[in-house]
Amino acid sequence: MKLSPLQKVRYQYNPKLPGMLRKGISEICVKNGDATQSVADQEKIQALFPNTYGKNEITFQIGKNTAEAKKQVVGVILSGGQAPGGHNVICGLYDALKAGNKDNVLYGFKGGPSGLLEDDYVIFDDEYIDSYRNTGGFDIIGSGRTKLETAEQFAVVAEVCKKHGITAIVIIGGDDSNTNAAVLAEYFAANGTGVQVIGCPKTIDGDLKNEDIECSFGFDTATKTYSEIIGNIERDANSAKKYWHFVKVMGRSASHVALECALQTRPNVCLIGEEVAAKKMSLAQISNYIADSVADRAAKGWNFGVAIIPEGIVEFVPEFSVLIAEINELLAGEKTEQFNALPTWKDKYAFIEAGLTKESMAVFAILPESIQQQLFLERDPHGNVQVSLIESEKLFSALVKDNLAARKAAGTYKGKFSPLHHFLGYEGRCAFPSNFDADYCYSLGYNAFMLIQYGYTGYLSKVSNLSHPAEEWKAGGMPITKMMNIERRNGKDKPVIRKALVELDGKPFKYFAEHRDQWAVETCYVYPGAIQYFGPSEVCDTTTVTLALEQE
Ligand code: FBP
Repeated sequence: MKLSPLQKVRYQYNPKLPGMLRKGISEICVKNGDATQSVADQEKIQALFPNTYGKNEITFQIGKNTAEAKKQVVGVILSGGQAPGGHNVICGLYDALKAGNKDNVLYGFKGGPSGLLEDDYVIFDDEYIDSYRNTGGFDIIGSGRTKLETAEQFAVVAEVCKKHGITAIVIIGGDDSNTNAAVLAEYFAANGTGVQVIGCPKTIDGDLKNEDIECSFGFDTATKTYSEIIGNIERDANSAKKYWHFVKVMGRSASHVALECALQTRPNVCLIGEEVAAKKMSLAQISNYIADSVADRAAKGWNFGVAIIPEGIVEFVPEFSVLIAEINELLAGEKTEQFNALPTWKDKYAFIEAGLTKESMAVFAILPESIQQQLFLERDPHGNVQVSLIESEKLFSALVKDNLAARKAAGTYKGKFSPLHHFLGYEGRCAFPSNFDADYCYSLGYNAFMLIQYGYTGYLSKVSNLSHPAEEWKAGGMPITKMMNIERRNGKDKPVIRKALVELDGKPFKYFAEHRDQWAVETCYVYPGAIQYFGPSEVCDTTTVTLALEQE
């Protein structure tokens, strides 16, 4: 494989570990913290996790290693969407494992959780690992979205572990994957398999976050990558002065990515799904809000601007959620075939009009036809609307256009509105990890091995104090059950890690809310430029604005 000059030099980068892990494996000991309880539904969670519930939080510190000397055979999987730094979790795990005992072995199960079920693996060696150090992507072993959640699957995994003599599994994933890691740990403990399970917090969406996880890995690099591009778009907008750019950014549900990009680049508009839900905003109100910025700027002679739209926005608009639910109902079972058999869009439209309530039909009617068709034509295997496919950047620019046309007719707007559309998602998920993500991920992996060596199971590898220099980071572990509560999923009560949405009384949102009126009318753009890997620490090692504000 031909290597880029950056890749060659990134191989040589030495990720920074927290101070307490720097002296080497033989100088790491455990400091016991308090016993833990789940964040809610304590009795129910305890009953579901009798063997792994209530364990102590722990931190590592410098001191004589007292762990039992035993050969470790560890399996690792990557789960879900790519996030920059995943390779370094594996590199950190491998390095610690080999530093602990050169006979220790690391299996990488391929293609996500299904690799464990299908016993599809590689055994890592130095050469293999060295060719992935500090690189983006999950191509080292691949990833997948198979869920490991049934007793039948766990029994298969137990067999695979027995076959290879595996003593521990590390699951690198988001909230669902770490929930499943806790359930698997409980299964192994209840069945006396002796196999430990450790989780690592991953997702660019930034919604795996709580009082123990300061941020999931990948969020830093992905948001810096998107912010670089948004900054470039802002500069282009400010140079050409003729386009309004509608930029949708990834984040399946929560709006953390959009908010962070707004804090970095100061666009004219940024929608936050959680605020839209809290204020029960309608599509008309949202488009009116954006149109205000367009009109105010046009009045100054500025017919250009930038608006950031979070990927998950439409699900937060109450009237839109009702519409989606009604459409799913309208097409349930055989009715899909009936609908598909209708020859023209006009016939289909009449079918829709007859089936929706008056309120939902009113919402449907204001959507651009391309979005209307998308709602009915692109559905998942269960027949449900695929909300994530909705081109919300085009939806809002079309609604703003209508709004401005009405203002023009009323004589309150005289500008020119030329929208352009962008979707930033996959562009950031496999970027070369920033120094922060390279360091954080390597530390998470190294730390995961320490948890294994000390015999912990059902724990999440925890590295905290992240807005400080790496030397001051704290490494340790937290029982995953501590982060759980009971939620209704697919008609059943399930123990899950609570997804973190943007907090409207949190410092990052408040900062944004205090400044956005000015950003809406004036041109306050900030151009962050590309991620820097070499140079002064204040340029190369900074964290996200979100983390800095949360920890100030
Ligand atoms: P994870 O939650 O698995 O980390 O993935 C998040 C994400 O990147 C979302 O931002 C996006 O909506 C989704 O994955 C896209 O999924 P896919 O890769 O399957 O297209």
